[in-house]
Amino acid sequence: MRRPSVRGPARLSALIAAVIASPLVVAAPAAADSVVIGGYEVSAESSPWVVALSSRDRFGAARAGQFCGGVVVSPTTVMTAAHCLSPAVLGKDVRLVRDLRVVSGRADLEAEGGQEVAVRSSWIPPEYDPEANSPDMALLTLSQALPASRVLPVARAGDEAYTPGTEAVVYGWGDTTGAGGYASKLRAARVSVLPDENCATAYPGGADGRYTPATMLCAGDTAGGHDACQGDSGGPLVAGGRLIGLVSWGSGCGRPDGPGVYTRVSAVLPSVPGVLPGGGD
Ligand code: 4AZ
Repeated sequence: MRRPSVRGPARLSALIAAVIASPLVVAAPAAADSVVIGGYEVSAESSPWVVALSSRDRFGAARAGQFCGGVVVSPTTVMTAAHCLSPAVLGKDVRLVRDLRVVSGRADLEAEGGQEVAVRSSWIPPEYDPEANSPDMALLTLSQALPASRVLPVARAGDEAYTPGTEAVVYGWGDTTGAGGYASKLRAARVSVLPDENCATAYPGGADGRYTPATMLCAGDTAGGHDACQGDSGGPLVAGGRLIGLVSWGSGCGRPDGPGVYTRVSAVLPSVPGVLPGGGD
């Protein structure tokens, strides 16, 4: 039996419950194949722009306190999902989370290496609607610069990488089983950009949520088995060497009828204050 379909506040509580309960989670095995679902291990060197968001105070010391993913979009800016910074996830206003950190350059969260960088400030688009979870994007300004070599370029509107059928890769330390089996080592899974219709059909509104193509991007594996899952939220979806999406939500993990919903980052960029590299070109 799978975890019930989740979205919005319900999905957030499922995330929180899953994260908080992760060492103790007892759930029936899911049919999922395994990432990130259906994934493979990757190194920090091959994907230097992936970061983990961490708060040990909130989520415990295991796995360096990881609770979401993120992506380096300038040496001092990490992009993540807005819902990762919500009080529902963090237990309080993000500004009060004193030990919120970005872990960079470390694929194995149980190992040393890389950097843990404090977050100086965060920004969520003023139009973010938590109910609709749209647009599910936030920026974190770091207290120290990361090497420029870790920056991933962000796709612009009209980028051909958004064309359905494009092969993309999603990265994260999230659930690899659909049953609360969180990864210590960074994983990636290959998915395809899917037509908006696939997600519009799967998520017409109601219990499974509503897909809004203006701010969301549909991707997955129509056969099932390759997908993001709980704990991957905020992490990057990459195609053609560019950031096209952020893990946002979906119904279950790795289901043929529950494609992954990602933040369409190109659509959100116009509302971002001029902090992104190459912005406005
Ligand atoms: C989550 O709750 C979540 N299968 C992220 C991605 C997906 C489902 C749930 C997509 O963080």
